[in-house]
Amino acid sequence: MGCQVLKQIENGQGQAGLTEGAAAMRSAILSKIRYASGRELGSARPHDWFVATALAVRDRAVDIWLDSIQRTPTEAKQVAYFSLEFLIGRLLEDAVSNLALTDDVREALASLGIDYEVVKAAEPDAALGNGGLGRLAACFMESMASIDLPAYGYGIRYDYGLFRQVITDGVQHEVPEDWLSFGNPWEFERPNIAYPVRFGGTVETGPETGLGVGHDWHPAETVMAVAYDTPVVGWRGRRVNTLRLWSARAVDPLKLDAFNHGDYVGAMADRARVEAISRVLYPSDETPAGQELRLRQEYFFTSASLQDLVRRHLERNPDVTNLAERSAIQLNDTHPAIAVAELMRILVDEKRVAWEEAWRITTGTLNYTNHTLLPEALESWPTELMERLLPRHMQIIYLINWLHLEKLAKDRPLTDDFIKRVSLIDEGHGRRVRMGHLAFLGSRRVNGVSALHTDLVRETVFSDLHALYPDRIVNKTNGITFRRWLQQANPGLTEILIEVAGPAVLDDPSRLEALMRHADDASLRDRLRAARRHNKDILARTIKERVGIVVDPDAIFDVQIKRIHEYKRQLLNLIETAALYEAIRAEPHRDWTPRVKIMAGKAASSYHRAKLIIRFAHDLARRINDDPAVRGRLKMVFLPNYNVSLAECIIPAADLSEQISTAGMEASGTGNMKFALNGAITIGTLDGANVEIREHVGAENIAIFGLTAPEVAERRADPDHGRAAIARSPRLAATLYAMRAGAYSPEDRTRYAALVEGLSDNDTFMVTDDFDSYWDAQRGLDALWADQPHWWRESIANTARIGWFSSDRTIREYADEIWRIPVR
Ligand code: NBG
Repeated sequence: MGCQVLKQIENGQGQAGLTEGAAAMRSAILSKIRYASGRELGSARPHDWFVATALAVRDRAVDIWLDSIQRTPTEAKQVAYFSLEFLIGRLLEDAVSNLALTDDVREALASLGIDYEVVKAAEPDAALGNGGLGRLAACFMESMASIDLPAYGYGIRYDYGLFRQVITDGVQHEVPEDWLSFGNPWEFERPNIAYPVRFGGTVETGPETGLGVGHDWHPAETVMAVAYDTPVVGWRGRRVNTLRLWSARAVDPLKLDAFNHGDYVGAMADRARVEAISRVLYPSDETPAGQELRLRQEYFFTSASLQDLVRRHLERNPDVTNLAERSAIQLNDTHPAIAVAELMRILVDEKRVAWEEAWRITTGTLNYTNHTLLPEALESWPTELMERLLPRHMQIIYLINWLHLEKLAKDRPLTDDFIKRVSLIDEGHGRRVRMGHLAFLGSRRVNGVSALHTDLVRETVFSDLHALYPDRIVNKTNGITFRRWLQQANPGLTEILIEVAGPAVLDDPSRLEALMRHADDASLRDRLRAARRHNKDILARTIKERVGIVVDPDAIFDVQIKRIHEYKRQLLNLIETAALYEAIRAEPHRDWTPRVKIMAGKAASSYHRAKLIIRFAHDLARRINDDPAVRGRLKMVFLPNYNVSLAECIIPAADLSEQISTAGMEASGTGNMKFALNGAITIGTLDGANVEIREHVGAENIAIFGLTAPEVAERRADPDHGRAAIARSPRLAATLYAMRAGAYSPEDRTRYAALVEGLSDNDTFMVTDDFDSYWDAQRGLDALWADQPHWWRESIANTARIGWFSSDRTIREYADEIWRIPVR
């Protein structure tokens, strides 16, 4: 920006032609630059413009926020969503578009010579989550505000979110993600909302005057939890809810004595230890931490949140007896499952409520969502650790367990085997507390996240408890917020949808169905194709910028983006890519459909096999992209540091969506919904929510392949299934042979030998068994691409019929059947 222009701005020029709203926004932003950032305009950088814009927009949100709190009737029941993860991503565009300020902000910034797109890009991506579970929590928060449901989200304000992924020579390195280094304009620190969270120590047992009564906990350590509030703006500014995240503070941050004696490090040691609790998001998706710090994190935020909830309740009610009528708590997976014991402790020890009454309140208030069946992800904690860290809670858990087993014994003779299965204590692997069982017993409702997953929850992990409490488990198929994943991520498509289905489509996604009437309309097809092409051009530029690879936007963009995990089967995709590469080389003159394979995702830092899969993706990409024989037909790209913002760029540009997990293993998936909404065609297994997506979009509009969940279970029983599958498929055998012999890693020929051997000896994830049918489905899609009218007809059907997967629908179901809160 030239100095001349700046002078004019400061003199109030450049406003000509601005609407009233834009002019007001402009002066609000200017004032924030000056008085909130303390800068002259001339020295403002993109980040300063972002902060100023965020603060100007936040002011509008605050008015609605305070009003939302005020107008919520005292007797209204409120939701508290407890989650160790909230993968919120960037918030500016969410707030701006939900407050209908997009034009005002864009014009105001433009009048100052600033591009709104640049300002948006300056916002750090808040990665306070690992993957689907955390993103679901963020979508739910937005939906609850959008349908005017009073709710608090409760979690941890991690100083460092999920690590930043840096790839060097195909190897993933984890670098801290310092998202708060420039401050966070969205949050309000609330030093006056702080609670002591206690650990360790001893329990003194006095005379018992009632069940569980008479225990005095003398904790060894106290940590303060301080609240940071972020307003969550709903669609059309209907309501603004609170996301309350806790930060850990030492009670005694500086030991002055030690400091004055020159022990500067020792003086701060306690503080470092205590504050480690909210320092970093545990970098794992689906493996138990097995670490004390993780348990401390879980208890820390659960205890602070419950203390806060009970305090807020008592501000509006004379006592806790009606807590379950005023609050519904949702435990997002078992991470906050200690809430069962903590709420009992607060009620019995602090509020002096009788045990049975406390149990009635607890089990009327809590609900629990299960998000995975993977055995390694089912949390359990050694009783020894729990006794040391949370001695009073362990007593409470033993008593809950004793009463639970005693009640069962009344109705039936208990065999040892049955007790083993339903007990809260797993005696099989050392003594451990089963957090899933604890959450189940302490909850009114337990839910799975897709129809198939819920069936499997009933049949597997909780089969015994389900038999005892047959009404407790319900299904709540996941959803996504269309505001972020369609309107904000894909404005081009949104504009077309509004024209075809009317503006009400933004409020009621079932109206997308109107698109079906135009499924064969060539002019609509052309417009959709042009919108997609625009998104593909942007993605192609991003790919060029980030990894230096040139891709052809006319090729199929075939995308798999998600955490790297063996059950998600990135390896299946890569092996098929290698096989395709060899096939093209063998028959270079055939009419191959050009494809760009695009992959992104992070591997947990200790998950070696997942990291090896990332390495293979890079080795394979190098080989393919360097080979002139496949030029124009095949490219392979791995985009580093996958996060919400990158997903928003990739999904609208995808033609094909890879949802290829081993059937029975992906609880739901939510990426699958985002792609289908944006018109990508799914290639997928009958797993998680894919099953319901097929029902909604129609079996003819989705490419399903592979074994079903029962077939997987059956096939696994044969220890030789991998070897047999390889023997059946010459193509697979040849590809694996090349991989094993080092064809893709000439500098280290044995790099993938163990990976390949694993497939023949112990193919847990059925990569070999599903390979042929995956290959055939891919070739079917090649043929479909050649018939563009047909391809677009299927694409349109996906967008038109995906409305049911809006998280507004999911939240309405939770409100209705789990929380029992009426919504309009
Ligand atoms: C994940 C599942 C996904 C599901 C999300 C949200 C965990 C533990 N589970 O399939 O793997 O979509 O939860 O429900 O992260």
